Amino acid sequence: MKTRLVGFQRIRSCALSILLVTAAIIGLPVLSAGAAPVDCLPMQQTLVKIPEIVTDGAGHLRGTVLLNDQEERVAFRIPLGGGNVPGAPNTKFTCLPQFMRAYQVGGAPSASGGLADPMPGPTLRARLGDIVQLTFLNQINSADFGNSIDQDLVSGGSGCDEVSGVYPHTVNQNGKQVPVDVFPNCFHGSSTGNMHFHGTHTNPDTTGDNVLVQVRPSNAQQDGSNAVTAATYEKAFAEFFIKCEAMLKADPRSEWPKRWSDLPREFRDDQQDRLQKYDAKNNQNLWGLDEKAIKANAWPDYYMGAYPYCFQLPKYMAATYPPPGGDKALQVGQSPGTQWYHAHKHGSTAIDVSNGMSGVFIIEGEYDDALNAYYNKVPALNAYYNKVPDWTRTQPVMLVNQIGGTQNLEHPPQGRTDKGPDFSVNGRLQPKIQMHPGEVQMWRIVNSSSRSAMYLPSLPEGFTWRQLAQDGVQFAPDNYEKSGKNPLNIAAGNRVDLLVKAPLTAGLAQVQVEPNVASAEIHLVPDAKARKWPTPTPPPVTLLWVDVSGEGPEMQLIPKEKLAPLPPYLTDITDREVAGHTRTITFASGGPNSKGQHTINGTQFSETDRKKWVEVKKLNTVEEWTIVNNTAFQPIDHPFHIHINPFQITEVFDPNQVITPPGSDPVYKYVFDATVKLLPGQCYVNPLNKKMWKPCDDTKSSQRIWWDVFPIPSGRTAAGFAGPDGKDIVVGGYFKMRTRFVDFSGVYVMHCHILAHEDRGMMTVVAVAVPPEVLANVHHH
Ligand SMILES: [Cu+2]
Repeated sequence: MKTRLVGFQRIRSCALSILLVTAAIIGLPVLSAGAAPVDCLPMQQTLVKIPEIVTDGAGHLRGTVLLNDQEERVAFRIPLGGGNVPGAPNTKFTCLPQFMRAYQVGGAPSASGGLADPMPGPTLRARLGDIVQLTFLNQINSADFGNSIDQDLVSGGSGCDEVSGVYPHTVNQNGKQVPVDVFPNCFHGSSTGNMHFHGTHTNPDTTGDNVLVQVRPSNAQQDGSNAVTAATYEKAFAEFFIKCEAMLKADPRSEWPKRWSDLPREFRDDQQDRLQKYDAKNNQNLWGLDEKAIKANAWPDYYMGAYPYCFQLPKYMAATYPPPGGDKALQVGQSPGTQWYHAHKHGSTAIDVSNGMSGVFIIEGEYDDALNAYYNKVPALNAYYNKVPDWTRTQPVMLVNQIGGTQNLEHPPQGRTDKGPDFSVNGRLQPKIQMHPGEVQMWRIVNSSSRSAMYLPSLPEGFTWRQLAQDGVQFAPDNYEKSGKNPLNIAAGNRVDLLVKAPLTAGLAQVQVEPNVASAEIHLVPDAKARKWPTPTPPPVTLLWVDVSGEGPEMQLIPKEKLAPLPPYLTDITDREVAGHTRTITFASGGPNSKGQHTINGTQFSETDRKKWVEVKKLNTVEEWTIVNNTAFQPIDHPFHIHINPFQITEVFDPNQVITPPGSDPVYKYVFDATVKLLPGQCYVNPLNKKMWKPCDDTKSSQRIWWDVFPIPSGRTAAGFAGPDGKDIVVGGYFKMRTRFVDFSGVYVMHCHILAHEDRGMMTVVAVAVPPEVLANVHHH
């Protein structure tokens, strides 16, 4: 039997592998002695503290991030009688050993014996203004993951991961194999590594937040004694980091290094040698592609075993906004706050992040200083914490993930238990946080899930809370004060910093969230039954427990006056700044198994077709974009994400919005039928008149929130209203956003943060102020 299986457990014996595959497919526990499930960790484990790489306090974040793989104890959900609905009361879990890719602290001793438990990558804790100097090592053993790209191109495969009869082909009604996905917009390359520093305002190219870099693994199994280790480039990287620091300190906008020749010769020569050997052995042409880029003064993409990340977290200096001119003046600074990092190799972002390749990236600044000044000065608190100098450093950091070992599409459609909507926090299901009655904690929450949003209706009874920041950007003090009443929807990629006060009485509380990929899943839409979707509304799942017990001083939520003031570059983007620079970007997904299922502006990601890229010609341009979502086969609010600069939302139109007028059942807010009598709050939208496709309430906001991920409201089919093509019209949902393309020019990306969509094509390149002759030569393959 020829089953080419990717991203799954290392195959020890054929019989065992088939058993494991079958188990994953049909969602049953493996009962064979050979593949015995292991004991799961009980729920309500104390929240794990993630290891940290911390700023040296002298302007650097230095360390080694090791990408490795290991056998882990992974929990799979088993449906028992209640269907495969996450959160169903009778849900049980089984745990199996599973090879998983993981970011680790380089040089740290690995767990001795037994199975490791999933653990996020190290928390990076930097200070605003720091130069990030990270050595990235990739030592994944690709043999642990079947036929991924490293071997697949060799054997003349499609370039895509292949699971016989399942992916990338599917079998149609006539029993014929038809392609679903075509390279490069398919799952592939899962042992290639890199790091995306999500939420950084920095150099998008070269050794900055460059997601087009592809580092192939080097390890002892593959390269013997010549494997790349931490020692291989220790000297070369140290030399490079010194030079890089000098250049970036002299000019925060310099985007140094610029050329291949800026890297140390020792590293360049050795990389060329390794790539050439790799190409010869594997019948590939990675060095050829690098060489072509180098000759065109573009940055090469392919590396073996190691990469030096060097970039600045630029601190905004001017006291006025906009700052006076000058080449070196930053228009905007890096916002201090809760950022994160994750795998971003196109084709394997979903599987890599599901495996656990994500981590928190905290950037400290005045935002923290203000909180510390307030909470450090509470005398009783000082005694309680034994004079903790930096209160914010003692607070819970929570990285949420939907952990899984195999892509959903690489299972047959039924019984998907893997990568389920149960959320782990710091690698554990339903951990427990300890608070004393009346204690205030700061919760930094990152939703690093590759798929689901978490809808948080409220915290448990007795808890009070305020939101301090969204997506690593602090709230204006007034927004902080107004928060704490409305539900939160934390989409894949979003971060929230919450200030949470425990009730004054002891007890065990449960924080529950509703997993979703569309607002229509949270609030069951009125015609859901007719459309048979979604049925039923997913029940809530428990994210974590809070054990309120013990004794300690009652604390207060910080008054808004004591928060760090809003930096000038975070003021609202005005109409005048936009100056008519507008454009429309359209996301759409076709139905399951349709060709080219996930698109932006009607096209899938292409590294080569520059006409399909979004070009912003001049640096320091402000634009207003309407981001449309025409997906309607089922509601999916694709979470829009763009690198390098955050944005503000000015308008949202959700055609699926549901309201409950007094004395009525829930109804659609927007009514497509002109003959229907409108209830209070409802509005008529004529599907035949596109000008009417907009919100009917004029909600002008000020002190707008900054985001770097925002779910685009799904489209809604207007049944009975045919368009020119004879098909029912889809009334697209949208939001309008404003952003400043400032400080850093270059080539970066925007994409859907449902990462399986990104891998399968829902991504495009944004080129900001790249001269035509350079643009013609970037990423020339
Ligand atoms: Cu999407």
